[in-house]
Amino acid sequence: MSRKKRKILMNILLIAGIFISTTSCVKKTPVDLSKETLIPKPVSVTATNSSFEITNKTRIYFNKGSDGIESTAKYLAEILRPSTGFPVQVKSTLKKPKSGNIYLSLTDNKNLSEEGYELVITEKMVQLTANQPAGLFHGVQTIRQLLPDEIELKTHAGGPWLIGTGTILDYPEYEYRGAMLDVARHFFGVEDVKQFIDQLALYKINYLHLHLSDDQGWRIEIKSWPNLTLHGGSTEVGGGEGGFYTQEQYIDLVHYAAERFITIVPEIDMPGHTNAALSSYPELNCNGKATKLYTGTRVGFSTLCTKKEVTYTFIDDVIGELASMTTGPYIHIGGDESHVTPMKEYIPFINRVQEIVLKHGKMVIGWDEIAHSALKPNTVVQYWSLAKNAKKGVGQGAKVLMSPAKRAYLDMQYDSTTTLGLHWAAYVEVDSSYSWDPEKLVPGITKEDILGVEAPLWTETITNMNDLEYMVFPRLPGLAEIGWTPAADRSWDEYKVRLGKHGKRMQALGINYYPSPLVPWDEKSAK
Ligand code: TNX
Repeated sequence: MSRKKRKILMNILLIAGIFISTTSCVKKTPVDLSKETLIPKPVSVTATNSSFEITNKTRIYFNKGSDGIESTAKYLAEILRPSTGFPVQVKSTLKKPKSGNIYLSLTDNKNLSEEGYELVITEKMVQLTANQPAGLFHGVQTIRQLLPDEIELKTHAGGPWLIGTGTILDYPEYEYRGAMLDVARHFFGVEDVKQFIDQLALYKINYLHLHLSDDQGWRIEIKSWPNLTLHGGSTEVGGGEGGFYTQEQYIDLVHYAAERFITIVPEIDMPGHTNAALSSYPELNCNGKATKLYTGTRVGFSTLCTKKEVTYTFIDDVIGELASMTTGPYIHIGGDESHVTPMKEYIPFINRVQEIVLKHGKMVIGWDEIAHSALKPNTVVQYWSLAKNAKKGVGQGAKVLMSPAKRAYLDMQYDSTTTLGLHWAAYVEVDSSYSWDPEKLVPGITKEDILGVEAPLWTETITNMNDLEYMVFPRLPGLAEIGWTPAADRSWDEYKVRLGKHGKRMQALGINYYPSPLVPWDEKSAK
């Protein structure tokens, strides 16, 4: 071969080599987006069978000038950094960024409701759009769940960090998707509640109802009635030291939740479930004598004195201070199990308390018994026990929040062998907590009558986060799906497989879940 020919051949080989190496570099690993484990299940997924890879160059861009996006972009970056070990810079931009990045922007898309989002994933970009910042936040939860489970670790993990390509269009079925935490029976401090809020966010839950007062404890500082927390907050079920939130701490919690697009609904339970208040202020009792602090678990023995004017001054002060710390639209007034309040006193009491809440600019939620009274416009009835109460509420034009104890109560034992929890309503295994439809539960209560669903955790038997997680997981993800995913797309047989795969993610998150025998846990997620 002549020198010239050899040179040409060498050049051809070199060019071919460059070509092969660049194209093989571009060749992406196929990932089937439609087979990914997502809870709650999205409304629609279209897969295009390739992948986007998060690398050490990937940045998160957000549209400059739109309020409420930057915090969500930073939130995503904070999840991605520890496990990937990448810098994941967050930048604002006026135009679409170049290849390799994640891009969050607001849009005007008629196919999406206020909380919906669209995720378009190509080999070059992850583009998330929504009409409102809340939608972007929910879309970020989907991005998280599309990445390998190890993304949730707080320590460096291997990758590769691939996301399947395609399009997800997603929005919630119900506007209220909530959880409730009873911090009265056993107190949970600010850090615990923040951890709980983080867990709720992953499942696109948007309300956290805090049960702030009960017979055993008063947990929110009220400056005009300081003994409520000084005395009334000093114990809990079993006689522990209890605790309470200062107003500053409570406001911090409200903001922490709001950054995660979760609205806190504060509850002051009345006229029953009030022993902690009755023990703190003698004048709230009809006989003028303070009761003793109570650390047992009986219900239905206490009542505010509904005939005394001071009771309404007290409520006005409490609701006033609470409303001023509440950014959301609702205040919950309890109203359940007032067994020692005669009905002829209970009804005018609830009527008057609704007026007080409205005067302070908030809407009322109450447990289903409040439907005995004359409901104000916009008052919401939370169905937990009696269908006839819920129907009575609907008959008055009220919306219903669905928390049927037999299905939605997170404090019910899974089965007779569960050591935590109660079983007065039922044993609630994971299949039973998932397999129900809010609009079919009570004949006569239709979709239009329903505000949403809420899963309450009462804490008579729950004293720490480990136990809390055991009762909440894995039932809560299923209840979140009931609130988000259309009923026609939900079936236990399909869901249980998804949940089985989700076990590893809960492990990566450090969640102490109940490994139900009804769920086909992936080998690695069986505990
Ligand atoms: C009933 S549910 C209650 C609570 C208890 C719960 C225990 C409701 C409105 N009242 O006071 O903690 O049962 O499961």
